Amino acid sequence: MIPEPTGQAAPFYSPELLSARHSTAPGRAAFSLSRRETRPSEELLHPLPCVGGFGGPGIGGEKRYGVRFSGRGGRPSVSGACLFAATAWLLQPFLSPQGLLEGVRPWDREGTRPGEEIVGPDGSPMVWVPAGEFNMGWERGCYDEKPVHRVRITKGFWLGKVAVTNAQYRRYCLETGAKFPEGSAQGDDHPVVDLSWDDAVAYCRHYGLSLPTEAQWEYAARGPDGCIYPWGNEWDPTKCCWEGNKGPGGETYPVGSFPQGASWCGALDMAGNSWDWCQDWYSPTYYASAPRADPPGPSTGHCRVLRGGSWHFVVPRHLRSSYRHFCGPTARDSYVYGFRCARTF
Ligand SMILES: [Ca+2]
Repeated sequence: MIPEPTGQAAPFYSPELLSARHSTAPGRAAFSLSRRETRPSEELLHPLPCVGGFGGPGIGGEKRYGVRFSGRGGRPSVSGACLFAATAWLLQPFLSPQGLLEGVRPWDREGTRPGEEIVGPDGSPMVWVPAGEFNMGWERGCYDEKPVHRVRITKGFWLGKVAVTNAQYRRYCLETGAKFPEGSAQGDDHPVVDLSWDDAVAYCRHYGLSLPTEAQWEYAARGPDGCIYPWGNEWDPTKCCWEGNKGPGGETYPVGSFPQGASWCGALDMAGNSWDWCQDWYSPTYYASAPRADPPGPSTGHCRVLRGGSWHFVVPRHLRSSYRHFCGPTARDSYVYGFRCARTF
């Protein structure tokens, strides 16, 4: 049984763990633990979901718990119920010096079905993309989309359901001292843009993630059936943010604004809003010689791949999921380049 809150204050057994909140929803229980805050302005550190159970099947059991550090400034406050304290105490063996939960992180296990959703290490939702095959490229596309070739994704992976947002990137900047991009001026829940490939990779590494490869990205967008657009084979101007359907501020929409444009595995905004940096070097002729299984991209190059199109300077053909775009990895002059993370096994 999940302990119910009693409202009584109780000390915690770790100096790092100062308070806890508890909430439940059908099929889900969430504990929210706070810890001593060293940076007073920061509201939220590592959102840390975990899988496990307490007093039930035990850590690694069937129940799923969300755990979140939410330290606030000033003196440590102690609140919560005795039972919360016990929960925090139970959690201690799984807390690393960085406060990360070891061994029970949902992104460390494989998913079970397309679109299964977890919260990733940076707090953003991730969807499961199972292993499979698809035809990469498009015969009627640009020269660099040919030849169409069969690609095998041999291992499933987690992919950001949406692009990394301004709020998430700001938190990352607070944690690391990285610079927030001046050109990313839309609201907290909009995709962060104006980032170089190097910036995107640094963010991913900080959270133990990576950028998706170009093949992973296209597979997540098109699926085993090789749809032209994430939602199917017919262009629909209302299913994504693009030049003809800009966001409320004349640029991006908040991430996830087009659930009707979801891809087969539940990934959103794969067409439009902001471009997604991918891991690969770009080569227009790579498809002719790419390995069939898990193509990693060329071993070297001058530009990195971008996928999916954006709200700006984009026509519908740029929004088809096989369309390839590219830019130098250090360029930080575009307010349409963002990214989503992947967790590959
Ligand atoms: Ca996009």
